[in-house]
Amino acid sequence: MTTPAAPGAGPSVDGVEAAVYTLATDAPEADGTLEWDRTTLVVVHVRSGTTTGLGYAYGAPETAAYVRGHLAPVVTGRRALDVPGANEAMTRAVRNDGRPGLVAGAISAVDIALWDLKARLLGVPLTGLLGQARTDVPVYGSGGFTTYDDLRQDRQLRHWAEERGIPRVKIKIGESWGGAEHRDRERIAKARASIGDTTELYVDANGGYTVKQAVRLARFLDDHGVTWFEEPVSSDDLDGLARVRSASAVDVAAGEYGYTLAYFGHMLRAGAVDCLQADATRCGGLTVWLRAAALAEAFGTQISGHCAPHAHAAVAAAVPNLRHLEWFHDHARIESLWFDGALDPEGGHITPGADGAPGHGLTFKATDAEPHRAG
Ligand code: SMN
Ligand code: MG
Repeated sequence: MTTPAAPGAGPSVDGVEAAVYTLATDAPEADGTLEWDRTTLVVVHVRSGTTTGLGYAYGAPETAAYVRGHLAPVVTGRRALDVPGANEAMTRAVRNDGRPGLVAGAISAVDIALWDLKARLLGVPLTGLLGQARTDVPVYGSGGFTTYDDLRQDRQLRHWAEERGIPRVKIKIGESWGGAEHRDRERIAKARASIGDTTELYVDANGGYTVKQAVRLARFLDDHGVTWFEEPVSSDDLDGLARVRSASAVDVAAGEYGYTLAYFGHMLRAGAVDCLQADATRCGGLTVWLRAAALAEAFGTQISGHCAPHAHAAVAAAVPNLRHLEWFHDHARIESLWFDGALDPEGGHITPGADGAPGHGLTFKATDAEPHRAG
């Protein structure tokens, strides 16, 4: 499928570049099942003539090497306006390398860059190219790491809810693989006290609990007005997610490890979620995220964009069944530091494309990021 551009077929993809940047977190961070102290951003630029598109993913530094060595040769020379065609060519080319994981991240970053390139070649905002079901895209503040002490959690949640007017926030629970449930309960109660009764409170256990533990905790969550229970049990256990879901009043959400459209189909068919999450920087870019949204819509289910908020802004505006985007602390921080054109979540929503800038309206500030170059 590495069809070179035919004469008269419009602009071609002339080059693909990838680079890696790593930024230390502003405090040690952990959730129920992982801890980390840095975030790695893989930046992809695709070029057609003098026009450049920007894409990115968060993940292993090796993602950039995969883009350079395996995807650049597939995409270079193709018609720049045929993004689904390039996506399919990449998908077919990686068959023997194993798509889930960093390969999917690499495809995603290139796909996002190609959509940006296409919109820029056409001189329109990405929202204009994809269409818009809404102008305002709701976001929720996401952080509340298990490593935070009470003061830090309180400050972060009040910053979002009171200072920025964001009416939804999420904290991490399931500490130590569900082994610190007492502290989880205390932190949930404190989070509710910090934000008052009118802000929505969400929790994410990152698969740390057992099914029965999650069902018991769900009663406590309901008592504290928590409306979103993310990955109460492992996302590998679709039946377990479905059991928690049917036994709880609180919405169950999952999908952040979806690397293929088929994965979302399995999740929806299993009745595992009240709201599907999909991450455009993992699932196959904007091309597959839009298909995941349509799949969710067919199941009467909403979709929420996982992390990397600026990568999702335009597709989030495009689909009718959007619930919200995750304004994830680490990624919002990196994107406002290193992207010109970063959006403002004031009032709890962003308005992608409102300034009429072509593409997704972002420019990577390479000079600012250069001290953090890691490959
Ligand atoms: C998450 C995102 C990024 C890093 C670690 C964990 C997550 C979430 O599960 O949904 O925010
Ligand atoms: Mg999560």
